[in-house]
Formats: sequence, C-alpha cells, structure tokens
Amino acid sequence: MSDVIAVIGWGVSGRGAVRALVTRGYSVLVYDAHPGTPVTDPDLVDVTVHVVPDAADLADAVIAQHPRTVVVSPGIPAHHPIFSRCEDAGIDVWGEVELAWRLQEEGSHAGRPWLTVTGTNGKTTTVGMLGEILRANGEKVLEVGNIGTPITLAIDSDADVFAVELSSFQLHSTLTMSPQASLCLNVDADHLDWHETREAYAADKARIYERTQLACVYPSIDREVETMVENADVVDGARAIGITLGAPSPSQIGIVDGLIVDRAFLEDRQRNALFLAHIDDLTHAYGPHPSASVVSDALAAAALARAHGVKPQAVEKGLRAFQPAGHRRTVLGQAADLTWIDDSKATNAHAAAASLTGIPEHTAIWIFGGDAKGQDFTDLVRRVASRLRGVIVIGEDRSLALTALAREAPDIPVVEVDGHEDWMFSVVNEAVALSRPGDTVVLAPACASWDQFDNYGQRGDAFAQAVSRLAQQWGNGDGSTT
Ligand code: UMA
Repeated sequence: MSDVIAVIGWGVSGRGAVRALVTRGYSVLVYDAHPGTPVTDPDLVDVTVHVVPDAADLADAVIAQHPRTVVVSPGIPAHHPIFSRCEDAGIDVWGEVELAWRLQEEGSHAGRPWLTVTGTNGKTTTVGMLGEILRANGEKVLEVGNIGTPITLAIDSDADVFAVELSSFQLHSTLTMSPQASLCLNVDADHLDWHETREAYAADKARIYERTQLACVYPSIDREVETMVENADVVDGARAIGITLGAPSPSQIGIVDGLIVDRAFLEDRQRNALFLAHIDDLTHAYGPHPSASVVSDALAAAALARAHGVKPQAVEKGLRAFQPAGHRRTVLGQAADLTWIDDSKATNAHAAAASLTGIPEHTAIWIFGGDAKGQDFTDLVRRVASRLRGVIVIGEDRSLALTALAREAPDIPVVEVDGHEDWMFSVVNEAVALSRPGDTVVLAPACASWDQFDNYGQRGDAFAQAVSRLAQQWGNGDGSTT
C-alpha cells in the first residue's frame, strides 16, 4: 500500500483537510464529482483535483491508487460506493473531523479539549452561546466544524479549547475523537436521503457520546437521547448530566424561578444549587419571551462550559454577550401591514414546526419547500395546520410538500411558485394576496436550500431583499421594514 492519502470532495472541508496534510508533508490525491473551485491557495499549487462525475467510477479511480487512507467530506453520503470499496480493500475511511482529531493528538496541541455539540436543531445557537461563555471565562476558544470553519484549518491555532458543531454526516466517519464533554440536543428525522433511514441517522448522532472524558450532556425529558448516553462507551468516570426546563435534580442543570441553576458541578449537589444566570439574560437577543428551545440551548451550553470548568459567573456574562446568527426566526419587520419572519435556517420539519407553532391560529402565511432531503411532511402539516391562513410552496420538486398539504390541510389555500426569474419577489407578492392585515409571513421551508441556492443564508437574504422591495412599493421609500 502506498503512502498516499486520498481526499474526496474539494469543498470547504476537503480544502481544509488537504491543506493540513500537505503542510505536514503528506502526498495527497484529490477527487470530486464536479468541477469546482480552482486551486488558488499558494501552499497547494501542486494539488490537482481529479474530477470523476460517476460515484462508482470515482471509487474505482481512488482504489486503483492504493491510498493508505481515504478522507471523505461530510457531503459524501453513507451509501457512496467509496465506503464499501474501501472496506473490501482494507483501506481506512476517515471523515475530515477524524483527520483533525488524529493530527491534533499526534502534534504539539495533543490534549486540547473539544466540547462537541450535535442535534437536529439548535446546534449553531448552542455552540455560539458556548463560545461566548468560554470567552467570558478568559479562554481562547474557536467555534469550528459544521458551523463553517473546518476543524483541520483550526488545529494549528493556539486556541485553548474548541466548541465543535458536528453534523450527523461528520459523525458517521468519526472514529477515535474523545471529547471532554459532549451533547446531543434532540433527534428528529432529517437528511434521510444521505442516511437512508431514521435509525441510521440517530445511530450516527449517538456517536457524539463515544469516548467522552468528563460529561455526556442530554435533555432529561428525551428518552431516546438518554439511551444514547447509557449505551455509549465513555472514559471511566465520565458523568451523565441532564438539562431540564424544570427544577433540577442532582447531576442536572435546570431552572428555578427564572434562574438557571447548577446541581451538577458542585460538591454539595445533593442539597445545594449554584446560581449561573437569569433567563432574562437572553432577552436582548430573543425578546421578552425566549422560546423553550432557546432556553434549552442556553442550559446545554452552560452544562458543557461547567463540565469544562468555567467559573459560574462566566455563564451569565457569556449569555449576555451572545448574539444569534441571522436567518433564525429573524423578524425582518412590518411591510404591507404584515410581519415578516426569516427562518431560512429551518431546514427540516422539526425546526419549521417550532417556528409556526408560536403564531396565533389562522394567521400564518407559510413559505414552505426546497430540497426535501427525503422527508415525509405529513406530521409537520398536521401539527401546524391550525396556524395557517395560506401556504406558498417553493422549490424545484414541490411534490412532497403538496402531497402532505392536500392530505392534512385540504382547506388551506396553496399557491405554487416555480423558479422563474425574480421568483422570490413573486413569493412575497403571493403572500400579500393570501393574507389579511396583521398576519405573519414566515419563511420556514422545512427543507434545505440546495436546489435553488448555495446555502440557507443566501435563501434568507433573497427573501429579505424581496421584502425590502415590497416595503418600498407599499410606501417605505427607503425599502426599510418598520
Ligand atoms: N461531492 C462529491 N461527491 C458527492 C458529494 C459531494 O464529489 O457525492 C463534492 C462536491 O462536488 C463539492 C464537495 O464535495 O465540491 C462539497 O463537499 P461537502 O458537501 O462535504 O461540503 P463542504 O463544502 O466541505 O462543507 C462541509 C459541510 N457541508 C455539508 O455537510 C453538506 C458544511 O456544513 C460545513 O460547514 C463545512 O463542511 C465545514 O465543516 C453545511 C451544511 O449544510 C453548512 N451542513 C448540513 C446541515 O447543517 O444541515 C449537515
């Protein structure tokens, strides 16, 4: 077997992996199914990206080179032939996260703690809160992983600790990572086109807890996630730490009279609790009534940070400093006598349901659809039907959304908007046509954006721009929403 490492996928993580390998002197071969971004990094001038469109041909081409290891990008699905072909040939397949862990542990930063977060929803918010809490504790922290910065690009930094967002895709091929503390926020059916079954998806999420050193954090009401913790093979002495929206038992972090309190990381936890923060510390970011999911994210971030050893005061200071990223239930303002909400980040049914269930009955105009990722929307439509005044279905393939609406909400008016030029502006105008004054228009597509956009941020921006044009037409001369 040669000493070559093959990297599959020339996206953000593939490029990070190649850079980390090349700077350590490895010979690297790169493969991608599509002609993508050209090689522009001056350190990577010798790298050639081999473009092989067919997945089986790509796997054959890789195997023919007898690499010692294959590093896969997260977008390479579990059923890609590279996995079975490598297994048959006895070649290790690592994800980019696994590569990062191994390179860290064999280098001068060995032992730097990783605090890891997965879940169907809330990962990015939790990692953002965790980052701020660690910063408030005076630590050099980097927020890495699925959040955007591949970990391979961060391992040579002088960060003290990583707050790591991990997707199920990344966990699928992560084999030896040993986080200091780990968390799965929730599990709902998502990414079924990648994993093929919900069980496979949940099994990959469960990998977050393997080899945890100090604390496996889990939502105490979620039996499925609790079972993941029970079944995990952890380092001796690692504890299970529950988070609860109610009063905490020993080994839990929870809420008493609007205060976030810790009964997990103090000696006298049988009898005492430690004040960490007020729920009101979230109101600067989420308004006077932060949702239960946001409060859970804050509890989870506090638990991971306390497992890491932050001072109790850092939790409150960090939560006060936290600013949510855009496209997460962002209220764009008022236009055409309607409230407009950009929740483009709601890329699955679970998140879209959370968005719509807070809206008064029969007053929501819902913008729904996109890359459905194999989801069945029947339950979602059943759950939100009472909230709806009308629905606008978007996306290249609208059939799954339309089928669920016809079955579960047959009396709600539905309009389809295809991908014609300037189609997002048609969407906002259709929303006005379906609405009554005072209604709320919610972009919560329950789908990925990849059929029409590069990412959900771009989709949310297109929506915000269309709303701004609408505001201009309706009299806000500068296009601002009020
Ligand atoms: N490719 C192939 N064959 C395939 C599939 C993809 O060759 O079968 C190639 C594509 O042509 C492309 C490259 O792989 O050139 C793209 O790789 P990728 O899809 O793994 O994406 P990256 O650019 O490496 O970004 C990935 C994550 N993307 C996915 O998981 C799809 C990013 O998460 C992450 O921020 C980044 O690594 C850094 O860690 C994005 C995401 O949407 C934000 N994640 C999903 C989510 O949050 O729901 C899981």
